[in-house]
Amino acid sequence: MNLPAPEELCRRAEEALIRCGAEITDGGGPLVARTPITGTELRTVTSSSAEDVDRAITAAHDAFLEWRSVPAPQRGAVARRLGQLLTEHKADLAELVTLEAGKIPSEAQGEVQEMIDICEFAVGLSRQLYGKTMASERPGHRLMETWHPLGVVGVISAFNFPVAVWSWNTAVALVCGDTVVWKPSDRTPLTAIACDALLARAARDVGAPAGIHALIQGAGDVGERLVDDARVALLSATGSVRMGRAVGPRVAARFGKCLLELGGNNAAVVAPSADLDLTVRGVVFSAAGTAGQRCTSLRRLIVHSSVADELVERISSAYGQLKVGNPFDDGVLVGPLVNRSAFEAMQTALDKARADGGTVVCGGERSGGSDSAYYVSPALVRMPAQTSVVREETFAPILYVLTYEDFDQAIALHNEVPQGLSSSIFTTDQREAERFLAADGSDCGIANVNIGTSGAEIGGAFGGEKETGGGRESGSDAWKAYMRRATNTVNYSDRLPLAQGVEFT
Ligand code: UN1
Repeated sequence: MNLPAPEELCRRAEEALIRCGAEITDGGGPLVARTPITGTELRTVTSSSAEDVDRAITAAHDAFLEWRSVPAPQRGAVARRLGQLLTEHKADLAELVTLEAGKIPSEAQGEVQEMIDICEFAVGLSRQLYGKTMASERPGHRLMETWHPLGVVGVISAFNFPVAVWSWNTAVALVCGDTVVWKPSDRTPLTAIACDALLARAARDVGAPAGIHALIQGAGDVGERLVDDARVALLSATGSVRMGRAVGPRVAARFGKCLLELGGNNAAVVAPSADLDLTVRGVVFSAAGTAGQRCTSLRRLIVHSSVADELVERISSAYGQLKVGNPFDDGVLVGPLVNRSAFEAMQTALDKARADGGTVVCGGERSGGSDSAYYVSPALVRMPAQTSVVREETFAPILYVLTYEDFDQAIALHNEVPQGLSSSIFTTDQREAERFLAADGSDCGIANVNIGTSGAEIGGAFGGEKETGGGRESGSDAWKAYMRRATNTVNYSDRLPLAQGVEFT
């Protein structure tokens, strides 16, 4: 595998940053932006000090006091302008996503497209922050609810979707009248700088207060300041279950609101009637795409025993055709793992699977690269049972295959993991498909039919149950998490009837 020269990658990063209007003074550290393509340094970035974080939250809080009174349709102008700038700079941002997260350009562009889509959604939403009017039980009274801006929203995002997840939160929060302080992953500081510059320009262009958005950079300790600050009304955090377990109780202890989007252990059930051509394509994209580093990546296949051998054979041969390598190279579909610890976690999981009686059908080994870059071929592993390693999320391209005999057993296996993000069924049997989507079917926040588990559109609410954390972001009515609800009773009569028929005279 031919890897590009590290200087060439530094130059590409710098040029993309400049085109996005970012300030590119060398931070002097201690944060180091690296590229998983070569494992080398792109540039250094300044970490935010405790004072920087405090200043950012103060500015966001001050801006909130102004922003909350701007009519929502006017707030929509920021999202509209941001969407335009993202469209103009789609290639630049995608370039940075490829450099920092290692995604192939098509997936990196797809991620930026999610940003553009959510901006459009947010513009429409800015005229649709509807409250209900309920029938009052009292004559001459009106009972209704109003949605108001919530406050400062803290966003903590992960390396694998360094821009889309930020935009789902930010575009929606801003039209809801909130302001945002963002702590991106310390593995993707440059994409964050570019996004922040574009949003600052959007705010300037439409005359919105500069303080509606602030970027803070650094490791977990910087995020912790956001978690513990009582002025942060909602903390929206994407990452591991371990991170969520630490963050959730701390925010709850100060009665803040939390929106958690944590790990998944996503499965697809493949029924005997499945269209196998379509199934193989759906499975390969979801399991091997993004080198298995989506929270929606397909990690478990629950296949009817009558089609298991054929399906495994076909997936294995499709895996054999997948080009793994430098994501910038033509035809490459699987880029690098983010770092060494991701590679080690993958190897540990494969060892455990073998010890549990699993058979690695193909993949799992390092496939070229350099000492500091970790390229692996996606692994396909047949398991005799859903052992503990299968119930864990390993953030790497490992697809475990289990078999089932009857449909109830498939659903039981499907739900018998601690996570509950995404799921799918491949079947042409309508009864099975409907059952999978029903109350006693998949227990996940996302349940699909005849598509894979990854690659959701922004129009739906995104998130999952159980250890996935329960939060919902992006489309549908996920906006409600970013606002506070007030119930209003208005008496327009000259009498004062009490509710529940209470007499007090
Ligand atoms: C994530 O991996 O954190 O559904 C988000 C998908 C993408 C978003 C993934 N639209 O795969």
